[in-house]
Amino acid sequence: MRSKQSLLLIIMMILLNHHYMFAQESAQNQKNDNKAVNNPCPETPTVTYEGQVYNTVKIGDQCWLKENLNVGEMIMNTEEMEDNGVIEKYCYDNDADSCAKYGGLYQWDEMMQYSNQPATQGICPPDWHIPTHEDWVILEGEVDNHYDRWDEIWDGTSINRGYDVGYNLKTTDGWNPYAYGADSVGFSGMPAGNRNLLGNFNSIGNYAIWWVSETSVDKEGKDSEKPNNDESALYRSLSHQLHQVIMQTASNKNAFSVRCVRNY
Ligand SMILES: [Ca+2]
Repeated sequence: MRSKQSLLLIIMMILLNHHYMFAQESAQNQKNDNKAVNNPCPETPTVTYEGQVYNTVKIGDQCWLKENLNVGEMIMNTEEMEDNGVIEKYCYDNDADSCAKYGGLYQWDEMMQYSNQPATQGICPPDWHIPTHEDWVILEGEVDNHYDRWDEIWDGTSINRGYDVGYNLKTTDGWNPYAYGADSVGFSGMPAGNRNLLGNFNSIGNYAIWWVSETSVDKEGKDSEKPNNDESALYRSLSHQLHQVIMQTASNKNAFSVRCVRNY
């Protein structure tokens, strides 16, 4: 009886050890990244711009603002933004407190300051620019736990991207219940919602939506000196229903959040 128990114990130990080794191996088969977690960019931990201080976050080789831009003069949702030499912003529900918490919402042309040049400074601080599709691809590959930067999955134009990149970019609170993220790298994406082309505010708590400085994936860099004659532009979004990142186009009269990335 005693030896039977010993034998059982030895078998269990072997099984446990095997399980442990298997777990180790799986972990190694995952991306072998050395992610810096929630560190400010060493050269520029903060950026002061138009009277407001923004934190920065280093993610891989990129340096991002940790907060959405909140620059410009607030206009009402019933007004359209104009090429008038003044940066204008919408605040959710026309409430300045929303801008303080979530940043402003901007129509695409206003954000670009009426340029059609990908990676233009637009309304970003000097030495920073409006992210391009490629900037997002780099971020997505860095942050996703399953697909790395060079995975061909990022070349695709499918709407839902990656495995858990969206989950890793979302804040750990502020999202509608049970939709919180992990905020794994300090990007701290908040569900700021939007002002749609009819002028209505919606989706706060459910969606984070950022414009990209291109009108579509295919048109990168083309016609860049001309004004944007397209009526739509590219965006990236995080959803309360998904762990992925959404890539889509929308009417450039929608107003979305703006996150800046530092020039390389
Ligand atoms: Ca303006």
